[in-house]
Amino acid sequence: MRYLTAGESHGRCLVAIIEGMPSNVHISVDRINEELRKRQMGYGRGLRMKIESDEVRILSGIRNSKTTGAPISLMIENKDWPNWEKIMDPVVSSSERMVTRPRPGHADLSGAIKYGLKDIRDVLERSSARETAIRVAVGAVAMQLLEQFDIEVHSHVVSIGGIKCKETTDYSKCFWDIVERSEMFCADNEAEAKMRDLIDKAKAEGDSLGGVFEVVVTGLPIGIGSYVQWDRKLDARLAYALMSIQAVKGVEFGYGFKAAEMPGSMVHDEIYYSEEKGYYRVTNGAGGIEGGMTNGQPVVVRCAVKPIPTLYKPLKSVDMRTKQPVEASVERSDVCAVPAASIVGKAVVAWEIASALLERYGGDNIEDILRVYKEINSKKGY
Ligand code: EPS
Repeated sequence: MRYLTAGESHGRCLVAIIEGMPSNVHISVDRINEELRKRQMGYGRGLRMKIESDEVRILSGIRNSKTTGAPISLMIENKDWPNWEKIMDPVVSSSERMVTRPRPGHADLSGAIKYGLKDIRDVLERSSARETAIRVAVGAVAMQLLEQFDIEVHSHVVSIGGIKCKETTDYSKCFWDIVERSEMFCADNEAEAKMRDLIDKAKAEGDSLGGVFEVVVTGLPIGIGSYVQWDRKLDARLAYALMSIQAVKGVEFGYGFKAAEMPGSMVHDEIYYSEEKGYYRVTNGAGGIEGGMTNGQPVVVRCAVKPIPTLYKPLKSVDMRTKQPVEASVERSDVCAVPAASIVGKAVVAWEIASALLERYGGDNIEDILRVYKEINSKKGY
């Protein structure tokens, strides 16, 4: 499967085309909109989220709530568009709200030089994390494919601005219910209260905050992804997809960077077998992936999200017209978007897992794929 997105932050809309989705997969529009609603949540979001109430429109590829096998096209209208219509008009030129003072940490400077653009707006409109709205819609379609196989994708916030949640490996329904009920998608109420205080402080100081989120995939069979070629390794594919999310600066699986400090005897997950379960493990240091393939354990991957580069107390920069020192431009933005990023993370992981799953079990319609899937995975031993 593959997909592309298009659209600008303050353009008319965001769109995506999905190619390769099998037919007869039940798709609920409400389920997609639910993910879009979650992406807009989180303490620390800016004023834009009060303007938008993202809703997907399906333009093709789905009929009577089922995929037809044809390319699926999705659209999300930007409710802010009427306020930007003159500035963003594709034909009539406008120098209103021109941006010439690049923000450190954003795509502004390199993008303007690379594409030979005088107005940094042409860079920031596309590099903006607004684009993740449509990626969440794409991911919500992939999640509905995975649900047919009882594969679930969840995410939660692990830390913000250095405030860490209690560590857990209890990925029960009860745990995810707590996460869902939290405005910050954080299962630790005490840590969440501290995070809110820190966000208030950062906001008052014109600063921004980053953090860490974790994505967990359960219900996976052994053998999604492959060791035989570098670009088929599932962890490599997931890292690529996650690193493509705006502001993500690091990705780790299982014990991740901690594994580098531990002896092998403590890191690797010993192998057991029972008639009932087949092969199984009692630890998950590998984060569910060995040799680029799922090993039957939950996939556990964490992402480090840098603080948002738009600061209301701007950093030093240089005006690209005059080359004089100035303060970086201020574009309306969020103080902290880690909870939103956790929803985007879940979406891109769902997409990669769904793609790799289809490569393993093939087929043009969901019935054929499920038949092959059940036949292969009913064998416990080997
Ligand atoms: C948005 C993400 C952020 C917001 C944007 C909406 O994008 P950026 O990466 O450019 O900081 O700033 O909102 C605006 C551009 C605005 O006008 O408020 C999102 O996730 O929807």
